[in-house]
Amino acid sequence: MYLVAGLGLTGQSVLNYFASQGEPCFALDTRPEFDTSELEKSYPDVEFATGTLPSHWCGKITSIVLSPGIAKSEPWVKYCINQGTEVIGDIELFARAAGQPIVAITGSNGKSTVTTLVAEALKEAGYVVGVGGNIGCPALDLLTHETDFNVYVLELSSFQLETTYSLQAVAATVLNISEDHMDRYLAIEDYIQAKMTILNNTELAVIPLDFERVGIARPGDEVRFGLNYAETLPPKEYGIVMKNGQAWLGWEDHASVPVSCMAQQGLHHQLNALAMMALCRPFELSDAVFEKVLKAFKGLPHRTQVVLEQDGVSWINDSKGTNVGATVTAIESIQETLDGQVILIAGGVGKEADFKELGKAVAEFCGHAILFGQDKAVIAQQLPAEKVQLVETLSEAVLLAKPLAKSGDAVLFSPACASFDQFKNYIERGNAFEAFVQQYIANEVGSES
Ligand code: UMA
Ligand code: ADP
Repeated sequence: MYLVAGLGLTGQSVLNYFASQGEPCFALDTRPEFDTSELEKSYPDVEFATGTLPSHWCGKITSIVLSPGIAKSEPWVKYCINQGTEVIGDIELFARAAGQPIVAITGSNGKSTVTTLVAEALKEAGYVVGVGGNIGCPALDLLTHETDFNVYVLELSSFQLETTYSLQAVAATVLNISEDHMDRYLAIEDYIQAKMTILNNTELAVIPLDFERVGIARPGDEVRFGLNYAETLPPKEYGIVMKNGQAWLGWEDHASVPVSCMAQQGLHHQLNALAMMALCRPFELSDAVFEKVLKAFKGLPHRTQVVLEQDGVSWINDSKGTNVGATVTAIESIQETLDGQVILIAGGVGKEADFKELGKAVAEFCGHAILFGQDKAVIAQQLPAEKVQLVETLSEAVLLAKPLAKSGDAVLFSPACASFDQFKNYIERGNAFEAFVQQYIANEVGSES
């Protein structure tokens, strides 16, 4: 008998999938306060529990479908593993049943963006594309969906990959690695190892140029991507192809799309576009498809989005910048486009990260760093003291940024932290930033514009 452990989005999609298959199961959420009453109505044949695992279930459970929010290192999960119980995740169930090609994407940053770009390109080429995983729609919901998808594009987190064993993607990537989720991993190596499993058994591994080749089980073909410039790139390399003095996104000697065509300018946008092209290699899409997608794609909400330009100052919402790597990339990318300087607003739950690299980026590229939220003091220790100001809330941070920002500057809200000390998620946090900018900056009486 299966145990569905965790009854958030993932657990509920597993219950729905098992119901569609006539598969009996138990269902547990470890949060004692979790209300199962609605689920009990929807799944009358399933036995539910909250808090701890009922002891009388133990002998009956052969397999646990573990939600990504529950760590495999939880004592009760370890106990079950030691008793010989299989522990899998929703992505494992999906991989076993999908029956159509899967493009799989992980990395510390850029996952949702690249997942969306790949899906847009495949749709443009006429495929019926199911998009899911960590991006929001649980993967199993794609299998119970009324649409018959003929390709799947999955964003996968390290948490999901920890419980996935049978995935055989047609193309897969680890976009980049920087420290994240150190509150859940003992060492960065464990996090990297979880991410790298996405490449096991893939037909095409799409790997950043600066990655060392690390033990991939049963590797297929491999291509590399990165920001090398040349008239002809080495075989199987995606990068910037120079043609008639112009920079093009492309591979080997093939110039596919002029960089100048892209709706989003900046180095990390070029990297994401190259990863997308490489992941689409098995589908042999045309340059016209790539060009149409990259001309139109203005980015996802809460990812380096300019929400107001006023009095020469850009106000930028990068609420999805939830770790140091993302925020450093956002700072570097934005400062390149500015005459002035970056004023950074950051803070929240630091996830036990090392903020040294953020300190370097602030020292080099930022005029000021305004920190708020739970771990502001911890973060401040690693930033240049003369540039740092501490406040309690995001609204205070926006108000403080206002007189500091001069024409030519950008106020970048890229927290480098999780949101749940003051917000439900990064979306609520980004919406709050946009509302404060509207309230305090755009609607200010006497503004010049
Ligand atoms: N929880 C418990 N006990 C339980 C179940 C959940 O304490 O029994 C807590 C967890 O600590 C966690 C929260 O509840 O903080 C949610 O956990 P969950 O496993 O129920 O999450 P889901 O609602 O199923 O959402 C998950 C992903 N969330 C996580 O991995 C934490 C979603 O990614 C994903 O969109 C969804 O599955 C569909 O695939 C979100 C995320 O924050 C966006 N991901 C992390 C990230 O991107 O950094 C990895
Ligand atoms: P993820 O799904 O991995 O969190 P997103 O596509 O949602 O990634 O982007 C989150 C943030 O990561 C962006 O707001 C930006 O700050 C940063 N980012 C985007 N692409 C890259 C990249 N290729 N390398 C590093 N950081 C990136």
